[in-house]
Amino acid sequence: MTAARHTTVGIIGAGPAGLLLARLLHQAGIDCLVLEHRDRAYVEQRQRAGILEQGTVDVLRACGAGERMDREGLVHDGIELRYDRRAHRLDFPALTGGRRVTVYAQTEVVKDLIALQLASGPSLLFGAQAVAVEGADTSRPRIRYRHAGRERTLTCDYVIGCDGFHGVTRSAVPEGERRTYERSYPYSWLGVLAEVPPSSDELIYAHSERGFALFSMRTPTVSRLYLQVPNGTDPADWPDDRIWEELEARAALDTPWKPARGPLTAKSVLPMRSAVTEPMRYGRILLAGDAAHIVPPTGAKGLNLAVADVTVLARALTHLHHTGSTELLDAYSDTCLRRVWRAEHFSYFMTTTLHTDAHQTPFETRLQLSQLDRIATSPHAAAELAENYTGLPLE
Ligand code: RFL
Ligand code: PHB
Repeated sequence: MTAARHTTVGIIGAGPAGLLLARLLHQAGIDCLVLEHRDRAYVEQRQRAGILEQGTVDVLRACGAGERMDREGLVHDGIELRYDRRAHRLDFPALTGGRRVTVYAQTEVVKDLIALQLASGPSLLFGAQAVAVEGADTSRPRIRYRHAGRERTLTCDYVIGCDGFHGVTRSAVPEGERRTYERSYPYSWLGVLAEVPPSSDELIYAHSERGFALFSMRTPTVSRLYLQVPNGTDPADWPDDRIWEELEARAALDTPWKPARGPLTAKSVLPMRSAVTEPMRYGRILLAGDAAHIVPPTGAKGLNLAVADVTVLARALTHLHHTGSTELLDAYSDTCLRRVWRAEHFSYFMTTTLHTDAHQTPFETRLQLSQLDRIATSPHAAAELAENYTGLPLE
């Protein structure tokens, strides 16, 4: 074993949470180091989120990572809900006093942040797997990690777990000091990328008795499409034609409508889960992003929550750096959890309103349709959805 290295803030994970936090700390003059288990290509290619809230866009822009997003991101003023063979558009700016969302893939956000970080620091180590976090309740927590075949130690003033839902940081908090609230869902998403321009200018969320379907996009020439499927589905059971037919059937309207078809370039099945671990801080260990909470993807909240967490955290660490006061850091968990639970509720609401469980009764389907009809006919109900979807302003 080599001698321990030291940094002020040790960050585990180079997903959006870890990368953005490192950028914000670097800008505030705070020394940090990011350890990432995977290699750069893997992290940059991982297909995930696509929708950025206004607040996320503002933070990325302010930290210097907004140039390509501003050029290539697609600003959307609404979404379409389909149910009962009808379509209803929600006009976000009209419902929220001007808020919008931006379609810009998580892969691109990650590429932009990595490029910035490699160009101007702070340090980012790929292929560095954290195996344990120790000394949470001491003033010198340590990360033990493996890099280039050797085990090493990084001592830190603070350790930030940005290592996603399967990371190691959460388990460094003693079991008696944390509680996880969770829910699983009886369905998954089959997600595909298609080399075809999106069939609609805006996203389409479709409720149908055959199951949920979502028409999203990555660029003006690449579509991102999802189908609700049973848990345990093998993507090999879904040849391309079957996927297109099902997408078409689930989004069918009384008037003729057919999505343009194209070659499918990626297929994967994603399970759905809601989970929150409380508190998000234990001693000098703090959790951010998916390491602390996950949401089913229907509300497009996961990436945005990760950005909100690290924005609050960077502000708290900067305050500590300048004033020596832990006041904001002490409030970190409570500050974040308010937004987290709102997003958990919204994601749960979108998921359970739009998906049809194979075991649900016709009564339950009627309730879903009634709720969708309420959103389509009441500006109050529509505004509630639009405010949550476009995101509450960052405090
Ligand atoms: P990430 O992105 O999972 O990054 C964690 C990083 O930690 C690394 N890691 C380790 N590194 C070192 N040592 C260890 N022991 C480590 N263990 C793990 C991992 O390799 C990884 O690089 O978490 P982060 O940064 O908190 O970001 C969260 C977001 O990635 C996630 O919430 C979103 O992708 C969720 N999500 C969506 N969010 C949105 O806001 N809008 C969307 O439209 C949206 N769509 C989605 C989504 C997630 C999806 N999946 C696959 C879960 C669509 C999908 C399909
Ligand atoms: C996506 O484009 O990946 C996406 C869009 C909206 C969602 C979930 C995922 O609600």
